[in-house]
Amino acid sequence: MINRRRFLAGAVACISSASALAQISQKNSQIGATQTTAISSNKPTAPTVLCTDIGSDIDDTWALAHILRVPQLDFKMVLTETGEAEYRALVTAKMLEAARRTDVEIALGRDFGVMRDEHRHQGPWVKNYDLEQFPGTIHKEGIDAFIRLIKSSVVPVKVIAVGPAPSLAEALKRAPEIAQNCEFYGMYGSFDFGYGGNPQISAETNVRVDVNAFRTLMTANWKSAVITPLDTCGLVHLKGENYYKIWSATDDDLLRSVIENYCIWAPRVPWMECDFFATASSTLFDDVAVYMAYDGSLLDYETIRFSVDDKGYTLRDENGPYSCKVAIRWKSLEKFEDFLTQQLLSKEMA
Ligand SMILES: [Ca+2]
Repeated sequence: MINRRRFLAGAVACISSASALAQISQKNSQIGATQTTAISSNKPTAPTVLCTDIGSDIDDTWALAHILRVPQLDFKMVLTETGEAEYRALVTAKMLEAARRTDVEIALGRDFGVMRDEHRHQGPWVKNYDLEQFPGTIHKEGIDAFIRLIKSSVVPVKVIAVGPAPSLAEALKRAPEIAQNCEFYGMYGSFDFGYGGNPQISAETNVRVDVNAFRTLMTANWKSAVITPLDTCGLVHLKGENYYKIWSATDDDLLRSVIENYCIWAPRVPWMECDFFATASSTLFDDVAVYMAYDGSLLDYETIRFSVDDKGYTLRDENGPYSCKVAIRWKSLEKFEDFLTQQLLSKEMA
């Protein structure tokens, strides 16, 4: 079966503390008084952060676009996870420019050193993009900026985590109390089904790449927490008429940027033969975590007690140390794929 993103193990292995980020603009070292309020009646009231390994699998790029199309989510920040923080920031910054949403701050998470060209699947899209030109805020000390954002928010922050989680785990180590001001929505694990609906469970990539980080997430004192495992997120694709509508939205700069990235990514991705990019998406795992953050009603949930082995398997276990609300199956996957398409196409924001 497809075991996506295995290459990341290599990327993570080359841990480097040498920061290539020093030249990144210092204009941004302060988050200042970014107080989030719930006062304005017409503004979205749910401050939202995306923790992402964008630039590896393409679904993070779809998830970023998805958040930008949800009026209920007040998108505040992107925190990078695993691999090369600056590369992930480049993809994020150019996407935010395309969406004209450079008010969203970019926080550089833990950096694991330069990713080689063969790991930068969206690298050509940002080849000539310079972070210095990004008109918004880029936090070099992104984990601290993330902590400040959570602490300064007067309402709970929705934290949507769709990658291996060393940055988020580090934030929880530095300031465990922030969890109480967060609603956590994650894309993690595999309980009854593996990749591609396989009846054998998989060591899901976001868990497997940093097992201890995931364990840290599962022991945090979140205000609320829910995860979508492969059982649900591993089944989502846009195809047929749904995909055609997005492929054809050529006057929509954000969706055009998603498709550009997908077309660049498809021939470069090593874990699958993506020769269908003109007619269907790849699996959109991460969009389900975004969906749970503002709706989630097409999913069935179960609170599962489980353990996590060192290979990254999430195992149902009555005596296991972890318990979490899990989106375990779809009420209607077809309805969700239609809904997601409409959400992505909805340009008008509140
Ligand atoms: Ca991801």
